[in-house]
Amino acid sequence: MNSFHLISHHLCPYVQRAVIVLSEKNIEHRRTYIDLADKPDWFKQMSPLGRVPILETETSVLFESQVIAEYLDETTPGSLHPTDSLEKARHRSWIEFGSETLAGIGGFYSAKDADSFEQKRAALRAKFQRIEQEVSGNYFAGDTFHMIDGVWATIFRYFDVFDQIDDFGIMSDLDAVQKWRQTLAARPSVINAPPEGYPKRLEQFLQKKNSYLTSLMMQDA
Ligand SMILES: N[C@@H](CCC(=O)N[C@@H](CS)C(=O)NCC(=O)O)C(=O)O
Repeated sequence: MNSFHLISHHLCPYVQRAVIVLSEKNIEHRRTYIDLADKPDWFKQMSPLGRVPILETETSVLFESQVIAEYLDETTPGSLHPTDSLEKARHRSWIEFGSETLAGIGGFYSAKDADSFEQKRAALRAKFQRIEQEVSGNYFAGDTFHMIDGVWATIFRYFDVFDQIDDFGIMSDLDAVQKWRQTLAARPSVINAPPEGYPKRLEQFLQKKNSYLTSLMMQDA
């Protein structure tokens, strides 16, 4: 009987952040996917902020993906963080930057008109230009997979679908970022983090957004 229960949503990158740690560290668990548009009462009771992921343990309920990821990492052998405290803190800083980048992605796909879309696109590009300066190998830091890599893998995944719509010039010319993205795309924990049918679900989600990006998708159709 698994003692860890991850409350999840099919498209949520923060859920994937936790799933990648569970997978990298071979931690048994079960998952329940919920509909965020129709939250079950038990979930409303359980989740103080009304958000996924939630990790239910035998004795506790944890919320916030990074808290969950850190707990899972600390309580299992080895660590997905660097051992050096300063380097670990630096990785955590760029994990926070990753969360901000996810917010930027939300702004990008939700922008209602061409002007705000261009603003969001440029702001997103600036994020990737900035992290380009920090990447120092096939992964974020050399040839070793760290927790930060799992976080950024969930960011890159959006672009597998965005790239089908157009080349938005966000990172195509950023060599270190591109190499990093490719390395992560081949990692089993990354490949298997979202549930079956993820790209189609994301497309359907974007098509229903009624945003500027939706209009570009319709032109292509
Ligand atoms: N800071 C949170 C963010 C989690 C988050 O934003 N989850 C979204 C789904 S990706 C959510 O549950 N939103 C609630 C809603 O849509 O009502 C974390 O890291 O866990």
